[in-house]
Amino acid sequence: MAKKTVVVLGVDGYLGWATALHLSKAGHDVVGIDSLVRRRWDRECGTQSLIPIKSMPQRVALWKRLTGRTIGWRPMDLCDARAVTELVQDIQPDALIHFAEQRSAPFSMIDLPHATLTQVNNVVGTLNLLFALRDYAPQAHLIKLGTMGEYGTPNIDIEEGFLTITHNGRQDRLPFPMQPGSFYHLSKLHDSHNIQFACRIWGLRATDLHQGVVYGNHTAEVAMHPGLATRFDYDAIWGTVLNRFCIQAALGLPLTVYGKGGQTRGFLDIRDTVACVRLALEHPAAKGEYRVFNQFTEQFSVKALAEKVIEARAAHGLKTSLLHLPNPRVEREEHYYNAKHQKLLDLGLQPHYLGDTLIESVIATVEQHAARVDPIELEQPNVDWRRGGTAAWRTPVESAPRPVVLVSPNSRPRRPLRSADPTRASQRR
Ligand code: NAD
Ligand code: USQ
Repeated sequence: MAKKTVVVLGVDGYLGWATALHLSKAGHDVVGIDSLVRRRWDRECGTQSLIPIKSMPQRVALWKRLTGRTIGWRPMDLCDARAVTELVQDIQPDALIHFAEQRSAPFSMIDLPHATLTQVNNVVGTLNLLFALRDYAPQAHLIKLGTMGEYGTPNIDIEEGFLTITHNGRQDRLPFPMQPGSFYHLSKLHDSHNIQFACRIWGLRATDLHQGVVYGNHTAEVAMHPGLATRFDYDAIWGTVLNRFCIQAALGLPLTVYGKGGQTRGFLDIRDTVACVRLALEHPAAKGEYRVFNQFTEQFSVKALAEKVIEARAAHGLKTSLLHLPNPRVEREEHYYNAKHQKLLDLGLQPHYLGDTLIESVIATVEQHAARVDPIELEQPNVDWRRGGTAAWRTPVESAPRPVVLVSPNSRPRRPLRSADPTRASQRR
């Protein structure tokens, strides 16, 4: 395998950091960029990673000490066109892996400023990259993190990016019809259109990884030292569903299933995220090619996921309950879902399927850091798709010290959750 020079954009994030380590360990030369804006958004929302994470200079210094390998760290905002151009000109990368976006659907639904911020940050950042590639590195391979949520939940099988359609006796291979479910998911679709267009008109090469919901925290490299930890979100704005369920189970709280729980999504272990990105990197798209890989390994309904967590706990004699909350989102709660995900398997992906061991290991991680859990952040969802952010969405940590949850194997909820209107969360503040 030829060594590549790779830029990881969004290197300070959950997936960017784990991927940078994985590619560095595999022998590639990695440069990581990030504006650290996610740490600022956390301060705005009063949220924080369950697992403490080091600063970027500390992380890369530790990696160098442990492995002798260098990850070049450059603070940079992708929305700064001049900085992006200089980066591409200077590094002349073989590939760029683009994680650097606002990635929370609830955050994008808070209000107009947050919808605008999400779409401007994501779409402008990607456009800056595309123009810099056109002018200074047209051979470089852009690997872009998209999302399965671009497709929505159609009543037909979901293909990998394209659908062959016969209409009035004529046939064509066309982009799959998309129905994103939030202003965030829409921003990813806008990116997909822009990238596809740039490949068509400028001959760029790109892989759009339509990724499902990621869970877990341990890759081989992250697990090497606590100082290499990657972030772990659990709150109602940034926390993804299985990570939230594992924390709720660890604390003896009910698992918060929104609505009926028949919402089905593709899921994958973070170990498979880093493996998929590496596969895309080492098997690049051809010149002028825009390709889509559906990046997930299994599909589950939210309710089935909750039941898996309940079973994993029951194996240890621990009882966990499930609570159906009124759904703050507008989404189908019972629907057909069958999404293809063959292309990464064809390249050699060896999936880590969701089992009790993984659930137990995530719960063990939660237990180590239980004193950092803010129970209010786990409770009622605080962004509603119809009305936006309730008064509770903005909870600066410094102005609202929170009670700490103490965990024991038989711990009970500190307070019973109510199956109630999400807006009531604000009345408790
Ligand atoms: P994250 O919020 O942990 O990390 C994103 C990083 O990008 C942050 O460190 C942030 O500071 C940085 N960033 C954002 N805008 C930037 C800008 N303009 N310039 C420079 N840096 C910027 O998110 P994540 O969970 O690691 O997700 C990474 C990517 O993967 C996102 O694009 C997301 O849409 C996609 N994705 C994530 C999941 C998931 O389950 N986490 C699933 C599917 C797709
Ligand atoms: N859900 C619950 N209970 C909860 C939290 C979520 O039932 O406590 C439900 C949601 O209603 C939704 C599903 O779980 O139906 C998934 O929600 P999520 O918050 O785990 O994931 P989502 O908002 O879709 O976003 C996450 C990442 C995003 C990525 C996306 C992949 O934050 O960056 O793009 O997963 S996908 O869902 O395939 O589009």
